[in-house]
Amino acid sequence: MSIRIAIIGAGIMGADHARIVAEDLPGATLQVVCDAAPERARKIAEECGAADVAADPVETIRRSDVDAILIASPDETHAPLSLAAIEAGKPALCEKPLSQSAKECLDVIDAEVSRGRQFVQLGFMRRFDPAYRNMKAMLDDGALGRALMMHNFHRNVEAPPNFTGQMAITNSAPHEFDVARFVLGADFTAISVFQPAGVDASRTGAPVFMVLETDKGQLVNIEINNNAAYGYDVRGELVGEKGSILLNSPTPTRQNGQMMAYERYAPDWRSRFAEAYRLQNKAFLNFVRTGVFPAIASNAWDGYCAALIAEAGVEALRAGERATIAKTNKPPLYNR
Ligand code: ISE
Repeated sequence: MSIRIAIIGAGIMGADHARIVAEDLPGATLQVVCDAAPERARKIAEECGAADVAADPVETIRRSDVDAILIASPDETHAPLSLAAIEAGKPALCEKPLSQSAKECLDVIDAEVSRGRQFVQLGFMRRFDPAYRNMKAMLDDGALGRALMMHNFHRNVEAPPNFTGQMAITNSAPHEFDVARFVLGADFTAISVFQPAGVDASRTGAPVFMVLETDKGQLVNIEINNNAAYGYDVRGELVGEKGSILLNSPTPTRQNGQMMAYERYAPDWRSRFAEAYRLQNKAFLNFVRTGVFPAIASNAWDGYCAALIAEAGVEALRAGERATIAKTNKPPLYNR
């Protein structure tokens, strides 16, 4: 039987998920597109052949003709709607971040723990990206020895107008917080945050440079530059005791002309991480079918860790001081 999916939120990511469900997810049906703006929901529903549209997210989650939920509404709605999905007993793939408040993530964790199972798969899709997975596999293979440092670059063309100064840390950097934890198999213990001289921290998309320490003694730096202008560019390098692994931007073609070589950048994350999104959503469908949480996907605990690091990062930037990161105990439900 086909799994009937409701997409909550018909913005950039809701539209992208609707397209993936409609075109690239055999065994899934796009049942409902829900958005507070009916015309937005209708447009995507028509483009992707959804059975119905709706405006109320909680009612949509509870519908008897909906088996699973895909939450792609604004950041502040992610945790409340995850809670509604858990209450309805339905698995949810929730876009990142789970919340910008670690406390709110703990509410989601408590709800799952009290039901004795996981419902929320978190959309930190980079864990499914072939390049990051290669990096992890090469590190785990042992040939590089112990990982010492990880450098990360995250550059967007232009920050959206509603992007606040803090969102480099609370909305963009959580991708790196999560994928570095995944690749290194480590947790973060402290964060320091810097900005180039003369930068107005409250300005939309102001660049941020972070240095994090892990519980294995590794150093991880993250540059977030949401106004890099030239293209969407995510790169990195993992440095081990006996060598390093580069994470390149995969570009299938190169243009040659006028004594120059040109490579094209993706305009944003959807095309750069298209394969990661597809594999992530496939893993979610399998989770809905089998009830077995995907081995490499982020869960509510990972969402909590990312939110905690982001909170410490915001505080480190405000105070101009290194901030430590202290987690509560991990419930056994999240042991892998
Ligand atoms: C956005 O919300 C995303 O999730 C993108 O993957 C990221 O590159 C961007 O910086 C975020 O704002």
